Amino acid sequence: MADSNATDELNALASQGLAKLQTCIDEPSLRLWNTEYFGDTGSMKAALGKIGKIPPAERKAYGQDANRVKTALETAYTAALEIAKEASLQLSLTTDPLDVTLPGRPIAPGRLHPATQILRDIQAIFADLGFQVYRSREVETDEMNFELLNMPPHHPARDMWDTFFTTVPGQILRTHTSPGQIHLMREMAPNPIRAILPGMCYRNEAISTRSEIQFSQVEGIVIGEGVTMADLKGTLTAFARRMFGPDRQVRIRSSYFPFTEPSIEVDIDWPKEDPNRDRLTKGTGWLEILGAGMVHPTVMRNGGYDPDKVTGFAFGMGPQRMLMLKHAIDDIRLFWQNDLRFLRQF
Ligand code: FA5
Repeated sequence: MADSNATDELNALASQGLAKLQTCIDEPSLRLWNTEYFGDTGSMKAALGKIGKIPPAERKAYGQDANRVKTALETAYTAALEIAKEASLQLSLTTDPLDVTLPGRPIAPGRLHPATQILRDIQAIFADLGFQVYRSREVETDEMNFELLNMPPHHPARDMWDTFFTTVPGQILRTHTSPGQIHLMREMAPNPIRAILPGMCYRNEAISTRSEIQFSQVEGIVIGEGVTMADLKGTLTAFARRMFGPDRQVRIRSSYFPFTEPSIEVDIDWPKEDPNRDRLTKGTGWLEILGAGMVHPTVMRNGGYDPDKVTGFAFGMGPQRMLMLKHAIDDIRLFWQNDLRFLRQF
């Protein structure tokens, strides 16, 4: 047993604490009580802090007594707090009763964003044509985005893609989905490939009605023995007919990309009845939806294939541009503005 004075003090602390706890009628007053006894400057804390000052012979007994009091107060507090919480819940149910006969509040059904819808449509069409889906990273190396696609540093064609650089040297936001071609080829070589690679791209260019700084692309790549330009044209025409209907016209123009040779671009005619046709198509009546071509032998080698044994084609299309065409939407910026009046139309 500890020194009688110190023990008396502990006993008094316990009985006063418990008595005071009885007078706390709700949660806030209980929390105040807790601070008074167990806060940094609380009485129980002070009693425990005294242990060091008790003569060594009595220290152990004092410590045991102090812990007993502490446990008793804590247990009583926890129980009182539970009761107070339950009581306040009961009170809120009686003062603010629920009318269970009222009809429920309707939950607005969610829907897919038009950009997701068209991606799914594109994937479904290519799935029917036997293409697999492959995902590739959005933060890329300069090497993948440019060099291995036949654009060494200072190659003038790099100007076609205004780039967002990161603070890490050599790491950029991909400007197109084409670096995915290299990743996929390196994974698959020397086996044949028939895949699409959907994903976000980023370009540091002026935002306009037709161009965003962030947009999605769907890359396509086919590699195998005897793949020809006729296969590319056939695939893209079949795709355009499925996507836009048999009446829409498809125009194929020759073009230039460092990673394909020869290269083409594909346009679709803009609906003639739309009064915005001239403005959106710069007076031509056509809107470009994709770039494509036969995989360049250098790119083929960089991907681990022998260009003397296999050939291939690749394409990169813009789903947001296609959405504009499908629904005669005159401003690409609407897709990322999250205006529900616009999104609910799809
Ligand atoms: C490319 O990005 C090439 N990588 C495409 C390619 C792949 C060619 C494989 C050959 C082989 P381009 O910059 O033209 O090409 O972009 C391709 C498509 O992405 C465009 O036709 C357009 O539909 C879409 N696109 C391009 N820039 C934007 C933009 N700022 N906003 C929205 N869509 C865009």
